[in-house]
Amino acid sequence: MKKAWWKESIVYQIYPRSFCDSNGDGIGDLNGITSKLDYLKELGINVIWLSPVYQSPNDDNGYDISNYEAIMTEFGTMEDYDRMLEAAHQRGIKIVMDLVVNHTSDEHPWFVESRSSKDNDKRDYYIWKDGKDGKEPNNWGSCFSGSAWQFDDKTQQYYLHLFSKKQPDLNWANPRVRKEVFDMMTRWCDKGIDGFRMDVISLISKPEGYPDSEVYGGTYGTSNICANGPKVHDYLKEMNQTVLSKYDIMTVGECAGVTLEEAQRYANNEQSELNMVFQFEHVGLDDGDGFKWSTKKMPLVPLKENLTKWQKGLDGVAWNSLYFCNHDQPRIVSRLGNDSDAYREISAKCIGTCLHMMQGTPYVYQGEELGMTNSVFNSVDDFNDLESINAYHELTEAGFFTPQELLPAIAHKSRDNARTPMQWDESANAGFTTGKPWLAVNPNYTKVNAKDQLAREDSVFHYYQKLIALRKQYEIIVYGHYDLLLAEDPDLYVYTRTLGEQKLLVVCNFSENERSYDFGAFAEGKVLIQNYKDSSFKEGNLKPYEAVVVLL
Ligand code: TEU
Ligand code: CA
Repeated sequence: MKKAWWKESIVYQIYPRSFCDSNGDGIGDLNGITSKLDYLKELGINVIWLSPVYQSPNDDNGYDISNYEAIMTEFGTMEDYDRMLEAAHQRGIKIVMDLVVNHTSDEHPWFVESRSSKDNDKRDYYIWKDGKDGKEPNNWGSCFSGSAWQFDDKTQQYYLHLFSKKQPDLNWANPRVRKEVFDMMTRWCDKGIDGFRMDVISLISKPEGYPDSEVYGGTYGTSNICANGPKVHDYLKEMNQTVLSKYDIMTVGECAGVTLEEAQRYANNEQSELNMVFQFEHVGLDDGDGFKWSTKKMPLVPLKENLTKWQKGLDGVAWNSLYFCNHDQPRIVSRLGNDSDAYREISAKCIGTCLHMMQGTPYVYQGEELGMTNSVFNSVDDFNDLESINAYHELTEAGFFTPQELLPAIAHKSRDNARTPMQWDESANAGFTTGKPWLAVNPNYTKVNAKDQLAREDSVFHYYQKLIALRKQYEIIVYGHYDLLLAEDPDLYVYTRTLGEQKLLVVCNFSENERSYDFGAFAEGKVLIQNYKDSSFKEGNLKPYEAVVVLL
């Protein structure tokens, strides 16, 4: 297995809007990030993935970009950015930028020109189609509800937007679009950044002829028909040859709809495309039927089956990413663990152990290292995220659900659960801002905050610090081969890692039940980490959410 720094890294994702506000306007910013780099250095991470900080009207909180080479005014200036980049590098922390090039904002100059007439220079930078029988060109739905096509009065045509109508899709079939993107990427690499996380990069090559797709959930066809399209690997190989291969950088593709077979191509060992991808199968296991909205807990046996498929399927062929949390996913403690006061910390440590002992590059989302949980949403007015708000209105108005049925399901799965302000301490607004936070702080901040956890040796923070340190210390954790045990056990997630003569055993009890497990020879092995001090695992007893990692 070829070694590489990005295989041995631990990435921390920052959602800048919610991380740290340095000027009291209630919105996180770049200077706030700079002020917290020592905290991240202490945690031990060595890469930051920064969600978009570019100019944006914030229809989708920065994932709708109107200028790829200017900083969003609310986040600061390019000087603030350069200072943050320098300060991170001084601490040995790399900065990976979020590359959102499946679409731009409708306020990007390219789109303003493109929509101005049918024959301007930029018309084919985007995807314009005539309607069919007075309706949209096909049945595709937007991820944010409604049709994926918006009719434009001025030129009497529809434009494609897989996301909001203020996020028109770029036409990647146009070589001029590809050149614009590659040139912009080159300029960012020449600034000294350390890589890209590529937003919905699996969707950039649309299917020939734009055919209808199968209806999924509501009344529209799924836009996942665009996933892994006919030319996506050609475009990524071109991007790799033109930009990526020229720099010592890390790349991760966010690949909605990716299969294991496709991932083996996107993240192949020959490194002709990307280093790794984010897959979505495991975070879809608690979806409702036809929609993501549900209050279901993440089922452990299907989770073990899916993560095992990816561990075995990529080993030796491609590289894997390891994540449960990000700015689009609800908090994993509330989804797979138990966010009550009794079990929050112990289950957060159990979840962290299970993920961080696998093969792949782990991603820690801001607050995950504190065991931050889902927040409280009592009405649709409590949400900021357009995905949640649009779904609520569309699905209740279409009669699929009553508000009483749907609200708890949206409250449980809403992206806003990940976007409530970072909880720094027990002071007002959790120390995130001295102003009014743009989104309400989770009411449990007096119990769950960084200041308290930095002061406690047995905190989730210090546990994640140990998990991260172990990855730097033991090659078997990075490169060892994974094998699953007890595939059908409903409570226990047990797997081994093997590298040469060494063997690692990872045992996690994902339940409130006391369980027994015979550790055999491992009972005398070297305990690398465990989340109970008073454990009796050697006698085969596992407490609720007990996790133990033993090396032989
Ligand atoms: O997310 C793409 C994507 O897959 C999401 O639509 C995800 O499926 C959904 O949010 C989960 O319900 C990326 C960004 O991560 C997301 O924040 C943006 O809203 C989206 O692309 C459009 O840029
Ligand atoms: Ca601010």
